[in-house]
Amino acid sequence: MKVDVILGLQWGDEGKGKIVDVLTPKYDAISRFQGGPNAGHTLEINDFKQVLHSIPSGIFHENKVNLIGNGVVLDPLVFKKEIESLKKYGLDLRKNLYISKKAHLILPTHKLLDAASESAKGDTKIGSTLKGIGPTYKDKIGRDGLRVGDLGQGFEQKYAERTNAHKELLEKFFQFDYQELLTEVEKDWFEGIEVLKEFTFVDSEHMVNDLLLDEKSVLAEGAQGTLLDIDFGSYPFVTSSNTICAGACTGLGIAPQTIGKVFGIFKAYCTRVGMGPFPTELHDETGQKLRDAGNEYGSTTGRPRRCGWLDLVALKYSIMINGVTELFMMKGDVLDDFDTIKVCVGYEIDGEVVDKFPFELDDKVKPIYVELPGWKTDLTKLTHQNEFPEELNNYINFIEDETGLPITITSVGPNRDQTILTG
Ligand code: 2SA
Ligand code: MG
Repeated sequence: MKVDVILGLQWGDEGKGKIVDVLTPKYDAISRFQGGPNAGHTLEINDFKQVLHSIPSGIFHENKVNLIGNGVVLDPLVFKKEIESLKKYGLDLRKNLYISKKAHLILPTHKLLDAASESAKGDTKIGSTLKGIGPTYKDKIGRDGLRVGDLGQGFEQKYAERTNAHKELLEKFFQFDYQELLTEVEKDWFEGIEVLKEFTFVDSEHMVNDLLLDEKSVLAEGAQGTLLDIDFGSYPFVTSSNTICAGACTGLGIAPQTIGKVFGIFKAYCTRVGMGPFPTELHDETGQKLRDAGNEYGSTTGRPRRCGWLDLVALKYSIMINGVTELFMMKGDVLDDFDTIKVCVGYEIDGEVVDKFPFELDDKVKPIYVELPGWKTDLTKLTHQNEFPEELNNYINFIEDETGLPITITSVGPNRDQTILTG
């Protein structure tokens, strides 16, 4: 069997949580492979809405293995809160949620370092989620991290060593007054550790490969999006992990040839939260209209998301980097009320037309648009592609022609049943 991968092709928030939940019945196991509590995967099922940060979006289906892979960074405090928020559904996650021993721990001081670093950067800040992601991955790469598998004897000593090093940095480098903040969160953090210990820690690379040998199907759930990838995103305004398909290999311990389908998920328009370039961003009332219609606010931080038109230069780049095999288009309904819809098909840079995603996306990059007719129809009630207005089919065909890939799912609302097969 193969591992299918689902990835965001833009700057995150494409709707991965919803789609993973919809696809889960087809799979035996769902796994997260990178990122951490910076992710906010929103699921809306009937009359409830749940945001997941660390836990895979398959947990609402019984008898599925849910795995947090080695590439993930885990904050015990957030994890504890997440487990508590799921209690109301009567789910016993201790039976089907597994955590890699190699996943790195976000320490309270990592979060303080995130805040200190952002505040020291001033105007050039990344706009991070302040969840400690950057500092934790920094320690991982710097070979100083603490892992879930370290939560045994001698952990307190290791924790003290790491934390002392961080405190020194906070004091001497950032002149950051940390003591009060740290005392506040440390107690909760250690309580989180106790909750974490109630779960099964596994050698996830063996677990995933054994599942495949047993003919079990695995879905790998990406977080954030390709344009936030540490290597290929709009650096330095990126997150600190590989959000791309290759990240599933390193973040789960699977070989490239075990990858099966690569589902690329994108919004019918584009959003970004945090700082950094965004060529098709709309600073006008059209941008606000998209934000209102799409309820575009960060599901982890509540920050308003920046909104703009679909960018096919960026989308094609993401498709190339990930080897996407099929596309899912989300939030089509958000465009219901536009007379015309613009799509960026190229960039003009210093008077030259460019159709390849450039090294730097600076102010010189001017999007070239084509304008397509809007459908002016409420899509949220539709249940089948044969009810689609002609203009929506045109929009879909246009993107399919440009990218050379089929759009096999079109989403017209947040609920499971607003997911229309268009393949
Ligand atoms: P970080 O915290 O170090 O990963 O931040 C670095 C950049 O990555 C962006 N980032 C995100 N962008 C979109 N969605 C994310 N998840 C949340 C959500 C975000 C939220 O689902 O809405 O609630 O604000 C996410 N996580 C990280 C971040 O904005 C920085 O630009
Ligand atoms: Mg999100």
